[in-house]
Amino acid sequence: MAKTPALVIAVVLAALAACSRNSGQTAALQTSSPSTSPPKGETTFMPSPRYPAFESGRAWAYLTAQTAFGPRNPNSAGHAACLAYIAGALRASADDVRLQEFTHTGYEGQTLRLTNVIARFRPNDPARVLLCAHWDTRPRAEQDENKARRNEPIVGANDGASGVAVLLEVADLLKKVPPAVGVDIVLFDGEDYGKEGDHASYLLGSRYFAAQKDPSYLPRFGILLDMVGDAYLDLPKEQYSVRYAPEVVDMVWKTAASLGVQQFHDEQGEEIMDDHLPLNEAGIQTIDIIDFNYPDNTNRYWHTHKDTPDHCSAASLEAVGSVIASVVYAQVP
Ligand code: 1BN
Ligand code: ZN
Repeated sequence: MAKTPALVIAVVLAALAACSRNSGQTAALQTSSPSTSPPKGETTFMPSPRYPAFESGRAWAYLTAQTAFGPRNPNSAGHAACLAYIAGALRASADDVRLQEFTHTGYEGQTLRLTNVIARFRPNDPARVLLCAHWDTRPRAEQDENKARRNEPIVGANDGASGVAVLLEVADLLKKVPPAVGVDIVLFDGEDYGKEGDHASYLLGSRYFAAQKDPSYLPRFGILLDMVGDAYLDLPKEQYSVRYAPEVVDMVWKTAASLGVQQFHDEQGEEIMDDHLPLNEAGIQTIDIIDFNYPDNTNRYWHTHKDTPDHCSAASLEAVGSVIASVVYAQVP
């Protein structure tokens, strides 16, 4: 039987790789490099590395597992239970997990016990990327239509659980197929503690992380996920991200376009104060992938008791997760 030319094998393998990445099915865990070199004079190309598909069902289970703990505002029972849950999930996937504990004095003079969860893959690799989200939820629902319930903590399905859910599923992928560079997944506490207008009491975990970090810790880029679970997901380019990290915005939105993920729009959104700001100020070019219009321009579930799983979707988690996975696995040493 005639031998199949190496170039043909490479083309077939690359097509299969592209197909499996976009199909929503779990890809077989294998690499796709041709075993022989193509004949002299023929074009060579490197197929994209294979990686397992982002599974929306598992990501959705990570979202509902968090909301099942109830509100996860600092010092609440749900906060303690959820911390144990996400740390346990990451210990099952990452090479190393650390809990970065710190305190903050709350509005009633109480000591808030706060914890950033830091999970590392390939912890000794100097070439690294940073993925992050906040895991705490807001202690009050000041935007709720029901004034009597504005002092009650929210469930935070979108604002809290969604970014964590995507990153826990990405962590599972990284366990199955290790990345070619180091990856840090950092889940910040205390992002949403502050009262409206009191900016100093927001972003507590990211400020602490940025202040404590070793000056030599400078990942290639950071990507923050916040409010990525909205069932009507629309992702414009957040303005601080465009200002601080335009190349990272470009890379991520181009990756989305190449995958046909249409929730990422090539337009500028609002300026959002979020956990990417302390990181950028500390020299880590970090973008915020955020849909602040939840669910749209005419309705507002943000910081209300309507921020529940029924207003989120597994498809939205998959849209974002598939882009993040592609960006991470495209990194070369
Ligand atoms: C994002 C989600 N943020 C809070 N929950 C940050 C923020 C704080 C955005 C104040 C706008 C105003
Ligand atoms: Zn919030």
